[in-house]
Amino acid sequence: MLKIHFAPHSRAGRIVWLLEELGLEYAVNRMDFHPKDLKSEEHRERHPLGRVPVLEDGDVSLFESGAIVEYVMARHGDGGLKPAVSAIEFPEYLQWFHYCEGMMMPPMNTVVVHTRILPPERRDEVVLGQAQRLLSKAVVPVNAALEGRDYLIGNFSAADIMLGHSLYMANKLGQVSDEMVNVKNYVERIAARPAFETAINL
Ligand SMILES: N[C@@H](CCC(=O)N[C@@H](CS)C(=O)NCC(=O)O)C(=O)O
Repeated sequence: MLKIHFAPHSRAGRIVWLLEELGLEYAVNRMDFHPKDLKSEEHRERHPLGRVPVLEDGDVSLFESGAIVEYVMARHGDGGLKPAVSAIEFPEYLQWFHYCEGMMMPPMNTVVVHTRILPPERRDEVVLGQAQRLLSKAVVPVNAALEGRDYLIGNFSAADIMLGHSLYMANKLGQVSDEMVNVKNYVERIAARPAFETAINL
């Protein structure tokens, strides 16, 4: 059976969300989002940097959320949640799928580090401000793409699992301005999906 190594409020939520959307059975190793679990020798054997998510599938052990999403869809997804290579939506699907870790998450990581993870005396307002500006800019094209659409490429896809999860988190962190109306509505739409609710409340 598939096994997901998980910590709450992390990218591991993407994988649980995906597994729920696909109706797959899975087991969860729920760890605390804390060095005592993530940096343990046991977990470092699964992920050299002591991070989540990690997926196990028989002899396969895999990290990187985007790679895990692709892997699960390819080996267990039965063609769901991804447009065909020949479909008109396919290039856009790839673009938003990768925009998540490529453009949204780098500034978001910095925002999280300088608002929550570092002790107050080590937080840097200049670095934080720079990351917040970058993150705000990264949201603008997504807001434009969502004009007249419920999901990023029209129908719900794995690109929404990647980027939608990040936008939900960015919104929770207060980093999505009220002007980004399409993104605000999108985040609500995503949060109402039963599979997402299961993942976010795990
Ligand atoms: N690009 C990786 C990022 C993995 C990552 O940084 N995960 C975070 C949680 S969202 C983590 O485990 N952080 C723990 C730490 O930095 O100690 C992915 O998409 O899986």
